[in-house]
Amino acid sequence: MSKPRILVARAIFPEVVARLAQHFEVEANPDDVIWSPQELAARLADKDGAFTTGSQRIDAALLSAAPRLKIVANMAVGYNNFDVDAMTAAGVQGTNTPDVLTETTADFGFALLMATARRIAESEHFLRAGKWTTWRYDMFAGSDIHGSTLGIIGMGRIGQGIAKRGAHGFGMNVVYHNRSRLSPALEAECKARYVEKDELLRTADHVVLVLPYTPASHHTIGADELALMKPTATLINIARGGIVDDAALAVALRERRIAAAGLDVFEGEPSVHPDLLTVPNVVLTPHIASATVPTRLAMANLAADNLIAFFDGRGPLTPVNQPAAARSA
Ligand code: 8YV
Repeated sequence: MSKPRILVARAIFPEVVARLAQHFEVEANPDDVIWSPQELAARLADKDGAFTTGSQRIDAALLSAAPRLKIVANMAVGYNNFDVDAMTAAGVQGTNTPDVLTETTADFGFALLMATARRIAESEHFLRAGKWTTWRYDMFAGSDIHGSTLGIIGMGRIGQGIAKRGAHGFGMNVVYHNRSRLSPALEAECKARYVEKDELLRTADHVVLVLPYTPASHHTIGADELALMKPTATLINIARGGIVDDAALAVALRERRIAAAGLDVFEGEPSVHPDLLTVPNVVLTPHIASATVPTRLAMANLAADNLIAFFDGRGPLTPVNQPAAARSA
């Protein structure tokens, strides 16, 4: 029997491509070319499965151009690149990579929070530019982490990881807002208290966004929400671009309506709103919250494991949908 055909849409660890090649006929992308939607659809026309990395849009148009496609394994916990309804209707399985990146991403959320609140990037640029000539009482004076109020919007696994770091490591008072409340046991474990979104925005010294991107979470933070925040507050986005209105945020930062922001994700990334590039009180990183070698390898292996388990007939390991009827070749 011939092996299922798999497309690997971006360059990934060679050892993971080699693993896939033991099970499948693999078309890889060693030069990491960014294929247009049309080119991706053309390459998927004869494929049974796809390995994606979170930025390839899987929608009804692509699915109808790829009639053999049965599974798309995303190397990401977020899967807003999937039109899940279209995939389910077409009988196409989707999978993601939860859990393996939780602690690494929570570490990064905290790193970005500390870099932002303590003005680490801004002060490093100052030093490198040769501007450090003396001590000043207010030089790069930022805001405290310890003992402050941490507001987390989106209390999934990563949000809970950030809450635990804040409460247990830094003695922070943690409040959160989420679509649903955590169980009392989980609230106690995270030392976190549920509040409405407006109360969180009004009271938090640091607001961290960790919610999934959906049409309902588009511009969760816009001009109105920024206006509720304290002028001394910081805002951290490690969730997805589009959750924050970046143009409104640039205005709030420039006018010091909030103190600072740390952003790992952007609307329309990899391009960044030009106004964010010119305000000093923002720390900008290129979507690297999950980027440690062990975690990226674990994500790639979990995406590969999903493809292997699916075609072995064991079913997907970490599904994001449940198509009623599988697609036939
Ligand atoms: C990925 C992410 O690096 O897992 C996610 O949802 O945002 C990141 O960990 C990115 O999506 C590329 O796969």
